[in-house]
Amino acid sequence: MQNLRKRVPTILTADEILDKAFRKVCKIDKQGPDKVELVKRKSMARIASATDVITSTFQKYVKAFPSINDRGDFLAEMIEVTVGVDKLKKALSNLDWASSKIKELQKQYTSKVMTSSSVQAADLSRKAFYGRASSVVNKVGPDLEFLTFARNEFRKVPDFNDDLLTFVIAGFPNVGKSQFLRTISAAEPDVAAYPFTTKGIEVGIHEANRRRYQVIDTPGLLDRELENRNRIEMQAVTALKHLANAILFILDPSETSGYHLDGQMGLLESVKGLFPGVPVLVVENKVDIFDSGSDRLKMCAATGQGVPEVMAALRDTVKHLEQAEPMF
Ligand SMILES: Nc1nc2c(ncn2[C@@H]2O[C@H](COP(=O)(O)OP(=O)(O)O)[C@@H](O)[C@H]2O)c(=O)[nH]1
Ligand SMILES: [Mg+2]
Repeated sequence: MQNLRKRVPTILTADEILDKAFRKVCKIDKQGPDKVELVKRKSMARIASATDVITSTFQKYVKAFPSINDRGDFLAEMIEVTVGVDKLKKALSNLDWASSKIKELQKQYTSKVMTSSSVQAADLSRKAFYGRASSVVNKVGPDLEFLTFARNEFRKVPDFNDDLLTFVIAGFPNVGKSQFLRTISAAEPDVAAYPFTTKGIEVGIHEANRRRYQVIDTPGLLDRELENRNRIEMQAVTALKHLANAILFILDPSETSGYHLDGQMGLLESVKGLFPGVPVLVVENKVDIFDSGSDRLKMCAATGQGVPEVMAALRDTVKHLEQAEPMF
């Protein structure tokens, strides 16, 4: 997938871009048969160079940001949550506008220089170009600032692997989600920041039958009742929806987590509502200290008892999505 953290370079401010452009043009020198011709050639070369520095910088920024074609994917949702898709599009299109405006000015002032009959006239046209180009760059100053903000926000978005089938873990705090993730992960789960949750998201990789699955624990998002989530958290949940191929909902019937089973069932219903069409597998944890006697799957995440069966059931829910051949 297009990675939000990838390749967006440092965004310069309007002043920095102008410095860069005009510092470079000062070094440009030309030869000419006479003084007027020399100044004209030098002026045109300087206008061309400034144009090139500015427009290529803008175009580099426009290309560096991910293109948002499909509003329904994880990337688009994450952009929406972090900075707003429309705002990002607007800022980028303003840079496009600035690029073409400056190219237009280049044409206009190059021909003024070309037709000037004195050193003063040529110099004046070159300076007029600098002035007008500067004001165009300054005009997109706020857009450049916005892109710096966007770049910083994107760096907080975790690097999910879009190629792997993904299981998202849900359930109240202390029911054993982190414990479960450690038990099923081939290596120590990674902890990544996720916008608008204070707690880090944990990502583990589970390996079975020469396939790999991504398993995500989302503290602060899927461990609370729906009505307590704010709009921004809801959007973060929405983004997860595009990643989740199945949900594992962990119950703690021992209630040692501090949550009554009734409340846990309520959360289960709200999570189901959040992920329509996504299979939700329910498992009871901490069977070592309390066995409810229900016919649900049971496990002890702490010792690993019952965990392979839970993973097998989870993998079953996504079997139809697997390629015939294992990936490695
Ligand atoms: N007895 C028992 N305790 C467990 C089990 N799984 C987790 N715990 C304990 O429950 C507490 C919360 O576990 P944690 O994985 O941090 O829960 P999370 O908040 O859902 O991520 C910890 O003290 C764990 O040691 C289990 O299978 N049996
Ligand atoms: Mg946890």
